[in-house]
Amino acid sequence: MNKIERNHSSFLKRWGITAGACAIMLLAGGGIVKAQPQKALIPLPVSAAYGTESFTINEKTTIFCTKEVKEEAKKLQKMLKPATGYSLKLTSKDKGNSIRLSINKGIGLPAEGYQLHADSKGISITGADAAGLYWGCQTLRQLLPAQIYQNSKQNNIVWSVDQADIKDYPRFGWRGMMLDCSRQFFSADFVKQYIDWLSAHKINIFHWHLTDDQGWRIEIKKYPLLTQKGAWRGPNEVLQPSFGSGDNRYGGYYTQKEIKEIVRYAAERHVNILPEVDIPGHSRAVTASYPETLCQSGDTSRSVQGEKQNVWCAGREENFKMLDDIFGEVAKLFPFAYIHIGGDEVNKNYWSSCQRDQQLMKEMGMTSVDQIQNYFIKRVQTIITQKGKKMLGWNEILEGGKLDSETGVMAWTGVDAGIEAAQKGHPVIMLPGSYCYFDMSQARGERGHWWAGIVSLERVYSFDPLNNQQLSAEENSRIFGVQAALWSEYLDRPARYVEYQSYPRICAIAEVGWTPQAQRQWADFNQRVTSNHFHRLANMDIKFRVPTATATFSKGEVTIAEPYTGATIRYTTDASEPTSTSTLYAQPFKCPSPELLRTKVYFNDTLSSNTVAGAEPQPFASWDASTIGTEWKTVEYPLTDVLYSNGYWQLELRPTKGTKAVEVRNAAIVRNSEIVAIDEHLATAGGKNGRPYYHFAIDNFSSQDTYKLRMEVHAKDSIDSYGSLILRKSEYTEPKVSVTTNLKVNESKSPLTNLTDWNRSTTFTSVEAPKDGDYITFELKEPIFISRLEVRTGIPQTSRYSLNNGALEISENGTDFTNVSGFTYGTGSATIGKKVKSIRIRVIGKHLDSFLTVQDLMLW
Ligand code: TNX
Repeated sequence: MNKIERNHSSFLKRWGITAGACAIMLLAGGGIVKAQPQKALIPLPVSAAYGTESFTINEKTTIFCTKEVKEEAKKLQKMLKPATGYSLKLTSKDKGNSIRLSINKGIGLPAEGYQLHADSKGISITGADAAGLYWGCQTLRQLLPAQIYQNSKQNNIVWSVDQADIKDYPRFGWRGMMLDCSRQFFSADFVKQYIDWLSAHKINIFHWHLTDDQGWRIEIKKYPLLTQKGAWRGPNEVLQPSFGSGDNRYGGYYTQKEIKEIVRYAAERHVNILPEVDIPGHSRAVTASYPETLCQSGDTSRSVQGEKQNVWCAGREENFKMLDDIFGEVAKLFPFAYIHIGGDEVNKNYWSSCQRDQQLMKEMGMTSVDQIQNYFIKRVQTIITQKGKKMLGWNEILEGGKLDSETGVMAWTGVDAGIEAAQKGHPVIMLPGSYCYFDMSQARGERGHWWAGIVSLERVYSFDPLNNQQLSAEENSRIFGVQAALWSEYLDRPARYVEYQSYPRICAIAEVGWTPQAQRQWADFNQRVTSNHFHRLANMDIKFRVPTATATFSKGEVTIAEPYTGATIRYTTDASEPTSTSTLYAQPFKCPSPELLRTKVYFNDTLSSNTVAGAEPQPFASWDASTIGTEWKTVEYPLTDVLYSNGYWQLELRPTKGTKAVEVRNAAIVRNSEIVAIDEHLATAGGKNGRPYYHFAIDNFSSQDTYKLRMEVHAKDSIDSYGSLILRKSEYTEPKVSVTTNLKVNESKSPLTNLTDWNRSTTFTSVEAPKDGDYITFELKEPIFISRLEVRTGIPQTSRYSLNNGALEISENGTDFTNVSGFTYGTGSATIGKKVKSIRIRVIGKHLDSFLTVQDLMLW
């Protein structure tokens, strides 16, 4: 049986393993048996028992192997050498002090399984096959001190392995990771490094996304322009700059020679490479290099991702000849059984408006363009089959008709898509975006995509590819496994963000793919990751995401929760960036200006978390619409210990449950019995309307006075609405301001008031691309003193729609402007130190993005 096609549920039965099998057992016999912490292996093995003996690898240790396993033995030798400095001898005679390697098909374990035994006399690893033996060696590495992952000699380390008995094999035969090398180009060396890290986690598929709108990255000898032109973007290239490439020529590609080397390198690590050439959409790099591949259509509509003219014409017969040539070269380069042909997000408007495609529809008796999608994919399926390969595609390949049941489907839009494909008889790989897309942010406010929600480590870990009620056992057996994907639109910066987005989430997906579901527990996994595995990652020199710490504020005191046991938390209270010598957090402390708090978790001196600004205030009150009623009503809540100083304050109405909403028409701060600040606007909280904000400027604050919040509120149409009220002080100056622009505005989709409400979760986006001389002007109601100013453009946490060529100008009188800054990566900032009446953003030269997004001003 092909290892990928293995039916995991049947082998679970075959090997008599029940779902509840225990991960940790204690060794019986062999001296004193005492409870040991598990060795924090990742992925967690099927069964492991630990004892009190240990074995130390020294320079005299030999690797005992038969001819059959010599190749694997050499790999182990190579793996252990850099950090230990030992060149362990391979031997065919076992004289003790050895690591014994063997393969035994009759060992009673499924494909990729292995057994590892370690005691005071030595270590033996037996694989069910070569891959199993290799994974066993990876487990051995994890049993050694974490410094084993260093690539230079480590002194004064005792390379000892505790007594262990491990029996292990994967839950799924397909455990993959995708890296998008089109939107950002990663060097051949980096790709190798990436694969090496995957193999350390027993991931056996590297899905290589090689082509997309923003760059073609695989050398095709027959069509040299694909890389001569299609691999580059920039001011004078066929491809426009995008995703952070700015005014520079940006790109690159992998030569066939490099690809062969990467394939060899991966195979050595038992990683298969699944190449993806994304067609018929996502093909701007092709159509810009070979325009004849396009439809004959005047259409200029954009794909969901905003790209024009990026679809292969299905009515041009020569296109299939070209695809035949391309896939012919791809098939020769990659030994893996599958080729991925993409198939996602095709803008079918081009087919509806192309004469050739319309002719094709007529000839074939097609009634919808979805059938062209099916026609196209089927033609490619024939090509792939002729090359001796099987085809795989994104779940949209099922649109518009049937495909051979051999064709694999990658379910990315949701688990449902995978269920549908399995029901239709296709092999399925599960990678629903909301669990498996590592281009999503890992926490609120972090750089990344957002369309599938926050994909935290815990969220990834919670995914069970077989958790459905709809599929029969047979249909479930078509779910080959699981993958994660890292799309690279927003990986251009900061440096090494690809590693930040990959780890530790890859550790979670590795365990989802490997470990029996019944043995997986989030708390246990998280403990293993943070206590031990972080050290391994650090020694591998992976710049992984260190979890941030959450600070909360209540009654004048800041409390910081440690994100994991033993985390080193440092902070400042003056808005300065914490460093490795900033104050160490030990216990709750009094903090007069929590909005200026900055918190950072240090894993070591060079690896730390993002900085978190401020301390989250506790809700000071809550609403229950049943006590408010549907008639307008004035409600009051005391603000003792909540409002504590002069400044700009935001009230957030945060719905907590219920399907309906409350409506508010004004909110005011009342001092003693006098209104000192009021914000009058109609807002809805709850239902689909999110969390509105009200805004107040407070001066003459005195702790002697009594403060209250007063609101006019009613339940909108029914009383099923609940929520919390939070009042937080802004760290910025947030005066009354109005905005004007000469840009076209869509008032209902993106109103200019998004820039004046001081709600930093709303932004303004223009309707069209800005031109030279376009402006956005902020006029303050009264001139006020500003010490520093920062203006951010672009969708927050991405490089999309940001201004790179522009001027930031200020005016003291509202008419005469002076330039104070340009824009870099979408941001302009300046020290001011005087009274300002107006602030203007002016576009200079050519704006390369389709729109311009502007965020609320940051004034201090
Ligand atoms: C959808 S997933 C895409 C990619 C994007 C990704 C961003 C898929 C088949 N297509 O082109 O990069 O979303 O999350």
